[in-house]
Amino acid sequence: RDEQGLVIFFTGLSGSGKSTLAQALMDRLLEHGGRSLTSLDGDVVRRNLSAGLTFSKADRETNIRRIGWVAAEISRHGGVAVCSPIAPFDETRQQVRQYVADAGGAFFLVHVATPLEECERRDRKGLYAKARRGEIPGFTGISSPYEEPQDADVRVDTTGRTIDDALDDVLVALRGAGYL
Ligand code: GGZ
Repeated sequence: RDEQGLVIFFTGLSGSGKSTLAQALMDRLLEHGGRSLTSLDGDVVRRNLSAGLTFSKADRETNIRRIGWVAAEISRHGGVAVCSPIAPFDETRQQVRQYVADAGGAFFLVHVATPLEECERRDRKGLYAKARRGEIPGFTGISSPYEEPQDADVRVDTTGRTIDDALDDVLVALRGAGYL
């Protein structure tokens, strides 16, 4: 097909709501039908495409480059890829942006900017508590950096908001950019 491919890339802390928002977006885009849609969720990628990688800086970069490469290929063929890893490093996110540009796709960056305090308050999986106790070394936001994007197309803080409400911000921004 001749329609331009699109990579919608969510970045944010563990527990920020990335996966939930990405899944809600997938559901919404599926309702519209039409374009081929692929999810590259952080957790699922870690169990499959990136099985065996650690959370060292080098392995996180490898993980994000893999996601970026696959997403770029999807966009090359006119598909839509929805990615939702933490992707804590600006330089690696820029590389993904470049892969997608080289493939002729459009890159749309969503910063799920839920503050650390709120992610830690939720602590859905108990990982922040473990990280605070030193049981998970190099945990993003606690003992490993998260570089806030300065180039996001939309920034969404999910604190005190419903999924649908937060998703609306993303949909409005996608529409505004002419992607929906
Ligand atoms: C951050 C970690 C870590 C460390 C395990 N730091 O809330 P979750 O559980 O489901 O999401 C986190 C997920 C992050 O994997 P990503 O592939 O998205 O990270 S990256 O983009 O940096 O490669 C968390 C869990 O894995 N997890 N150890 N040390 N998150």
